[in-house]
Amino acid sequence: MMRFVQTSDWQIGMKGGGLGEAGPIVRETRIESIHNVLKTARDRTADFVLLCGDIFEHNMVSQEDVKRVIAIFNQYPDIPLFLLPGNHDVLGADCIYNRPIFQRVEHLTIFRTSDPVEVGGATLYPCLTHSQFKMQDLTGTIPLVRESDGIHIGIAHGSLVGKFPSSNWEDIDLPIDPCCPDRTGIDYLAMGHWHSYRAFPDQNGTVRMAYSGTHEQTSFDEGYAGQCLFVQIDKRGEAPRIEPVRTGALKWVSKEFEMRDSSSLMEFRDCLESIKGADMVRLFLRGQLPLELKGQLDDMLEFQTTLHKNLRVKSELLDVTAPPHVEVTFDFGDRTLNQTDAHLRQILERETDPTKRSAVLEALTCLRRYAKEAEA
Ligand SMILES: [Mn+2]
Repeated sequence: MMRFVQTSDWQIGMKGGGLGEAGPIVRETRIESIHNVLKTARDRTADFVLLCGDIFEHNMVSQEDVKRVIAIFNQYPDIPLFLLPGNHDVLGADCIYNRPIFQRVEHLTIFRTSDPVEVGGATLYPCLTHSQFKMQDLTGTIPLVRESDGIHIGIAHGSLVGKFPSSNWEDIDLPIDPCCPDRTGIDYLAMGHWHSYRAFPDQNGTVRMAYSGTHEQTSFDEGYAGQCLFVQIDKRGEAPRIEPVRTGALKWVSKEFEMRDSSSLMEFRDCLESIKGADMVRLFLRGQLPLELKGQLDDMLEFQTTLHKNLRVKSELLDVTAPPHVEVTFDFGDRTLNQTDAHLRQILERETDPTKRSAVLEALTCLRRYAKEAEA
């Protein structure tokens, strides 16, 4: 019987450029969540952990980040770690794993060739690539083992050919033959490269190929991310039992909300209530909001920033509408103020961009309010 944890795509050292203010939170959490992976292995007395590629974002990651990861490895000295370089941390002269510090971690084995490695009653078949753009099946190095005893486990970092459920997944580079277990007779192929958890049953419904996905979700668009896999293979040929285990600390929520009228803010309150507990929030606001309610909305959103680790509001499609009174002329009893008012109304007539319109409207409303207050 073999029990192991499968993980991949930690991408430690990633900049998270598109994440803005959320970048540092995500970077930090990705390191902390490594504990959740290794704790899973320890709590379930796994025989080993398979790190299936892209553990680091690139080969020039700072030594500080490397040391932090190794410091965590050192807290779990009893769990053998087997690491396959991926395409981000690809093998080569400048490979991050050539740094001396990695050679000192006794319970860490870095695969540097495709030679099989024995561990307990199992044989591991790392599918190595030295190129980020390999075009042939990565699992071609796995021998035919149908007649051999023991449990046989392949490890590959690439894309399963013909299994793209969505068009925006990475294009086929580093191809993996979906018939690999069938062709070679291995019990299981552990895969990395895709950030979502995906398991692929064969014709009999047996899953012998799976992606764990990344241990910590990186963006709003990644589904089924933030997990590792606990895999148990009772004996040679038997169906592996695969259990996704949550390791991600951050909860990501993306919401859309359409404003219609003055009652919309009440409904918006319910919408905000429904995302309670989310860490990373993206709100798309659309529709129309009367200008006089804009201040209330801003107040609600400002408070909301204190409830989440990160809140991003996309309001480009929200049209802040003018109250009827700004459409008519107004006499300030002052030539300059009258001209300013007329000028702002002129801009308003021409302007179509909702963000600019709302700025002009605000200016117009303020001008009139101050004039009235001055009168009073
Ligand atoms: Mn990759």
